[in-house]
Amino acid sequence: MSEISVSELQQRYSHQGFISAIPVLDEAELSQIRRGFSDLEREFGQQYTQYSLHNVHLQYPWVMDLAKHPRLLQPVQAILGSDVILLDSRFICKYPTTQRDKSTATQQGEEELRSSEKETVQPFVAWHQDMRYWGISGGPVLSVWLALDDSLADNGALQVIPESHCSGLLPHHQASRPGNMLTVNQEIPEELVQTERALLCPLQAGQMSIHDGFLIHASGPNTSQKRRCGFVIRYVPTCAFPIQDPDRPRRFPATVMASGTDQFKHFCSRP
Ligand SMILES: O=C(O)CCC(=O)C(=O)O
Repeated sequence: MSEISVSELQQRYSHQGFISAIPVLDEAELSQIRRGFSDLEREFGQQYTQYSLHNVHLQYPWVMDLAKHPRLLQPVQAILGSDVILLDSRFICKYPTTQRDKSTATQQGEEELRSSEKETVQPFVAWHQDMRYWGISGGPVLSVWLALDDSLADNGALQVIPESHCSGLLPHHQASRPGNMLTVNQEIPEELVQTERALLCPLQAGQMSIHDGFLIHASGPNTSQKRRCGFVIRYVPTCAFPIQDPDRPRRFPATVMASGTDQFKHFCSRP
């Protein structure tokens, strides 16, 4: 995406519910971030770094800096205003499910591998709206998806249904297909999703997409040999507040002021 004006960004976001391919990190920054993530992979292992690096902006200054990167916050502030709270963050990493060296595989090995591939559950993200998960009122939720790796069709890039943020909150039910990475394993029933309108949001490493909390989105499995790692950050304006739902109490233990000041104090945000 070439540079666009603030008003064009606001118009496009409000019309489509998302904007993709916004440049954020330069080469040097990207290398540094990827080194930081490799250290986490070494420390915790891939099983963990796939989905469990949750709110680690509180532990690692480089992650906090990333979530407050000026080029990342610019479009966020253009949409939410200058007083912005970082609600939550998570690394979401889809590793190739079949890492192998074809040249050394024996024919028998190949056959065993093929049958085990059939059984391997490939992580994907089912069609959903973030609002269903966050339970926020009084203001929008904006999600940033920042690519640490190229995120393309074959390694499971984000897909969106343009303009679906205007449909309000849709019913979600328990997902039946195994492999859904979402914590409470919910999805919008397929018949309510206009999948024929789905649009892929390919990103080069260092670019981000942003999407509205009501936008219907998903992502497919990683069928390639390349890792697909993204950093997902949710932001709200300070006027937003958590919905009180006794059936589903929500906690926001990691909120941080991303920019501006908080005159509402709906969240216990760190400075
Ligand atoms: O990383 C993915 O594939 C899905 C991320 C997602 O659902 C989100 O950012 O809300």
